[in-house]
Parts: sequence; C-alpha cells; structure tokens
Amino acid sequence: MTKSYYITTPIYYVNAPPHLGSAYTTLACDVIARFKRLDGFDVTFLTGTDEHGKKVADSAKEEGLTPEAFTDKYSQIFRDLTKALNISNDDFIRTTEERHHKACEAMWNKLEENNQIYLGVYKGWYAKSDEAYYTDDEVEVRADNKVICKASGKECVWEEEPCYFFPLSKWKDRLLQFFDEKPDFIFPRSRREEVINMAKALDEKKPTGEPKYDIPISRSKFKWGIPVPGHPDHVMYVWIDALANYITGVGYPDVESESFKNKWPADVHMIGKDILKFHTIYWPAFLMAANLEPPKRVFAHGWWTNEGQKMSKSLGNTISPYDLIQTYGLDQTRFFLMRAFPFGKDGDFSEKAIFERVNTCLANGLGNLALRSLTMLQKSFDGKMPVPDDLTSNDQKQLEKMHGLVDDVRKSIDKQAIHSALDEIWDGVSATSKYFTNQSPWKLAETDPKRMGTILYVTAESLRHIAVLAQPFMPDSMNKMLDQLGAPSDKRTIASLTWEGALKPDTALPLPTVIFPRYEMKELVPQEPKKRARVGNSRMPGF
Ligand code: ME8
Repeated sequence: MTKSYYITTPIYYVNAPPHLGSAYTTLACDVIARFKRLDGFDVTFLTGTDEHGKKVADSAKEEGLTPEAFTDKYSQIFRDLTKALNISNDDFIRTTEERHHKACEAMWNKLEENNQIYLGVYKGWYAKSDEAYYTDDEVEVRADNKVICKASGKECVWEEEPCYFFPLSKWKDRLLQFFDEKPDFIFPRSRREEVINMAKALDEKKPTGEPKYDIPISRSKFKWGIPVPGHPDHVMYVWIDALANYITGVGYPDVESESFKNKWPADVHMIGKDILKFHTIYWPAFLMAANLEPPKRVFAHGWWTNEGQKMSKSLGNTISPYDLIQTYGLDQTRFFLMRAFPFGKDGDFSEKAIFERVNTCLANGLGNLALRSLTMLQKSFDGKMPVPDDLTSNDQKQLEKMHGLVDDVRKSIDKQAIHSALDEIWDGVSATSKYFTNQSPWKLAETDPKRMGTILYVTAESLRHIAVLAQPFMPDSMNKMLDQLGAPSDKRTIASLTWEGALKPDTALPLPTVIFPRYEMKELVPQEPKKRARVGNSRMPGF
C-alpha cells in the first residue's frame, strides 16, 4: 500500500496581504510535498487562511466591509498566490467553512466531555496582533507608556472578560513525557530546549493562586468566531479554532474515515518560529485532551528580515513575492528562497544576493552546462542521444556519484534540511561541470567522435539525475530540461534514478533553448529600500 504523507503550512491571517515570509513557508512545504510525491508517497498538502478573531474583525471594520465580505476577498488573495508560486497544495482550508465549524464544535464537545474546560474570568494582557495572552513577566512598559510583549514587540492591552479555560497547567507532566518519548517532535533540535523550558513552567501560579498558564479558549467581548456549543455568548478563541484546521483537513470529526485513519497524525506541521508555543505546547495538549495523537513533527523555520529589520506591514518593508517573480522568474525565485540561507535559521533579503545566486547557480551553472552539452549533441550527433562506448573509470565515477545523490537528498528532505538537499544537488552540478571540462568533449569532434559521444551521454545522464531531483524546487524549468534530454514523462520519478531508467541511446532530442537567462545588474533599481518599486505590495493584486 502507498504510504501517506501529510504536511501543512500555518493558516495565514487575512488581515494583511501575503509577503515573502508567508510565501516562504508555503514554498518550503511545496518542495517537500513534491519530493515525497516523486518518491512514491500519497501526499496530502494543506494550506489555507485563518479568518476569525479580533484582528480580522477590526481590519474588516477599518475597510468598511462585513467580516464575511472581507475574509472572502482576502482569502482569495492568498489562494491566488499559491497559483502564482506554482504551489501543489491538495486542499485550501478556510476557517469560515462549514466543515471546519463542525470539526471545532466536535473537538470542543470532546474536551468538555473529558472535563478539560472550566468557566472563569480572564484578567491579563492581550496582544491583538499576535492574538495571544501574556503574563505580567512577559510584557514591559515602554517609555511612551505602551505595554508591549517582550518577545514579539507587539502592543498589549489589559483585558477582563468571562472565558472558558483549558487547564494547561495539568498537562505539564504529560507534555514533558511526550517530548522525552518523541525526541524528533520539535525540529530543528535547537528549538527543543526552549519548548521544554516553557513546559516546565506550566504549573506555576499567579500571586492570586490561579494557574498562570491555563489558556482562555473562548472570548465573550466580540462575535467574529465560531460560537461555543451550548454557550452562544462566547466564541472560540481564534487559536483553538485555527489549530483545529489541521484535523478538519483530513476529515475530523469522522475519526473512523479512511482519510483520518491514514493521514492523522500529520507528518509535519511547518511553521515560523513565532508560533512555536502554540504548535508544540497548546496543540499537543489539546489533542491529547481530546483523545487524539499529536503530530509527528513541528518544524519551526527562521525569519526573513529586510536589510536587517523584521519584515512587517507596519514598517512598510515587506517584499512582494510577485515582484520577485516578475523580475527574476518563478523558478529562479523559488530556487533563491530555498537556497538563500539554511532552512531553520534567520536570513536577510538583499537583491544583490538573489541576482548573484540566479546568475551563478542557474544561468552560468546548471543552465550553461545543459545548453552547451545539448548543443554539441545537436551539432555533432544529429540531435540524437549517442550510444555510449565502454565507460572509463572517470565516467563510472561520475555516474556513481550521480546515483549516490538521491539517498543524501532524501535524508535531507526528511529532516526538512531543504538547503542541504539543494547543496547536495549542486554538488552534483559541480561534479558534472568538472567532469565535462576535464573530459573536454568539444576537442574530440574530429579525432574521436565515439569517445565524444560517450562523454556527452554521461553528461546528459548526469543532468537527468540533477533535473529529476531538482524538480520539486523548479518544477517547470526542470521539466523543460528533462524534455530537452529526451527523458520520457513516465521516467521522471525518484524510482527512475536507476541504471534501468537511464536515457535511451538514439532518442531524438528537441532543439535546446535557454532555460535560465542571465540577468544584468542594471536591471535592479538602486534606490532606498523603503522607496523601491519592488518593496511593499505594489504589484500585489487587490492592493
Ligand atoms: O500566525 N519570515 O498567521 P500569520 C519568515 N494565523 N516567515 C514568516 C515571516 C517572515 N518575515 N512572516 C510571516 C498566524 N512568516 C496564524 C497561524 S496556524 C494554526 C495559525 C510566516 O499570517 C511564518 O510561517 O501571522 C509564520 O509562522 C506565518 O507566516 C504566520 O502567519
């Protein structure tokens, strides 16, 4: 039976347009989902939008729209971006959908049935931008008297309202035990300590004796949310609603359905590091309390900054993915975002970096190698894949190296070390370039055409391995390269990376064309970052 693989992105708030950061998470999941599909898995890849809560309700009001009209409009903008980025999601969930309301109600009822909900009054800090509650120690007063969360820098206001609570304090030991039993739950491992320390504090009390970290899971001051079953004066807290999207997406509450049984627990929830606590503390506790298994892994990646500053709408320094795609091309943008810095770490955006990466690795590197070798095949072999002669030890070494790539790339993808997977593929590109240069087939056209044909065959077969493995990163361009190499469309999976799947001699090849054009530095607009045309949402449809 085909093994299933379930991967999710966070669902994005619709109060602001998508930017490079949200595109980054979705793209990373897309690369992994595409790789797993190529590797024979039955993949379910879910993304979507988070549409309830105070933040969204207020944004709708500011724009003079009803929350329904506002969320319809902005959710579509996120959906459009998935198309523009060539994202292969299998489903797009909106928390305003009926299926999600049903799932949330069922989860709430289960928690209530299991005595995991009690009524109380919340008195404390709330940051609308984060849709999060903070304790006294987590906030500080700034010089302008504003209270801000120390970690997120977001403004907090004092709230007092009747709420239903989830007794997180009681889950401390179970969570610690779970982290201990599942050392691979939190990735990268460097983030584990932080989560374990958070869990260790869960049974602390406020000076009043109340549990400090029990979570208010309903709100009674506004209406834009899923009504609490049996208590219509409360709506569910947006985070319990949002996290439940991951189970809605695979058929909850029908836990006996094939879908739920095959796909839950999810293989990976991909998130940014800002929402680690919600996914590694709140979510496993809610799930265990509702008799469900926690996901197998939560991977928290780092932040993109722009010229050293965190990208945010309020700073006006967000980068539009549409602008990058328009300037550099879709696959070039996809490649750059995944290669710019190690996945899991923070990284800074600079146009110089994207310009250099695209030219060096794609136009001058892989693209040039493919074009040169395929042009030689046209000129000297009538556009047909030559029949290779006996292989020298250099040829064999080269092909063995190519055959070894897949295992390394697979291991990296399974650790979500996406940058390492690309590094490994590019080691293959460098090895092939070196082989091609050392063997210098162009010198043999007159003297030894048979040997020339063998070198070009080995080069083409090496390029096939590279193109198959790089498809998840650059689907269109790599398919174009595989067309030019004469690889049949049913021989482009990971399983085809064997000697049996090798390119067939005598196959007629189409005329090669440039896959990755070279960019001139003058195409960039050297202005102040905040005034630049491609910074902000200048070309974001709908903005
Ligand atoms: O937090 N760099 O939604 P959100 C890298 N609705 N990634 C970034 C980024 C940046 N500068 N900015 C945003 C929410 N992201 C909740 C999630 S899930 C059940 C609910 C990415 O619209 C990153 O993945 O604020 C982050 O976690 C996500 O966008 C947050 O999106």
